[in-house]
Amino acid sequence: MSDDSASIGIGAMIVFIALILVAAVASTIIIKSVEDLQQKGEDTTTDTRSSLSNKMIVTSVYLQGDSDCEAQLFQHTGFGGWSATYPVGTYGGGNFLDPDGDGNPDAVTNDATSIIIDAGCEVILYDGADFSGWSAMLGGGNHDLADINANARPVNCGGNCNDQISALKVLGYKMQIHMTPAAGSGSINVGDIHWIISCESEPFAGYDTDSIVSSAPYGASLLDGTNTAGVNGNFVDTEFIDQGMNLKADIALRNCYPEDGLNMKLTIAIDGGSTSYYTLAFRNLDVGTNVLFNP
Ligand SMILES: [Ca+2]
Ligand SMILES: [Ca+2]
Ligand SMILES: [Ca+2]
Repeated sequence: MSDDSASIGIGAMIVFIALILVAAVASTIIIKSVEDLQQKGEDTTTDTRSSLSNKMIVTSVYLQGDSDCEAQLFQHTGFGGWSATYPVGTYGGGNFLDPDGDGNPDAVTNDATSIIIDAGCEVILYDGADFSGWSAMLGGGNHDLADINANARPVNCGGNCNDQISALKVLGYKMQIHMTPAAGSGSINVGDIHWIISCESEPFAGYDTDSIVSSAPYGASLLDGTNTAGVNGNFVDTEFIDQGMNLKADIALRNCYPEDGLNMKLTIAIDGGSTSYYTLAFRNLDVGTNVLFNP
């Protein structure tokens, strides 16, 4: 009887000691985790503080005129039959038929079936000679009828887009943005700087965006055309700019096109940094005009 009691007592003591050990280990782990979290939080705060102060200030935005985009419209599928070449511009009615204006028609209304568009360019095709009816927006490349059908609104032009094109717009406009790091900014990786221009261009949501470095084929550099190594040439992704440096980014708009009296929104965003917002006001469309709106 007393032997049994003793072994129960020893058993209980072993369980008790085991529980104390488990509790000690667990509390050590919890204390360590809390310390780690605290440290991580402090690190994040430091990072956020340093990158959020990175911001670009736009000092001016200059109009540069139409880009060199061209589109070639063809009579048949597979880019055959008659063809007509359209530089940047708006073509409906007479100038759709004779885009080079030499008096000899190059295109036929309600007959085109395929189109080739320069890389980096954008074209809108229309059913109506007055830009009414279905429309289809296409980027650079060789587009056969299937592409036109797939990109039309409504899709397939409500049936088939073949032999219906009677007008088109070739979009493409160049601007030059000048900017400099804001006071308080640290070194900014040029590859992290992006521009976004948004506009009203029905029926498609209108905006263009790119990194300033990859704004092909124009790119970005310091104002004198050199990079941060002092060599004539555009920035590459790995370069850093600092306060006091002034840079220019030559950008090509594909979806937005300036119109007299209209405004566009310009946003400069830095990955992991701050964003700045501007209004571009087109009160004068002369090449060289600064359209940055100063309230
Ligand atoms: Ca002609
Ligand atoms: Ca055709
Ligand atoms: Ca038509």
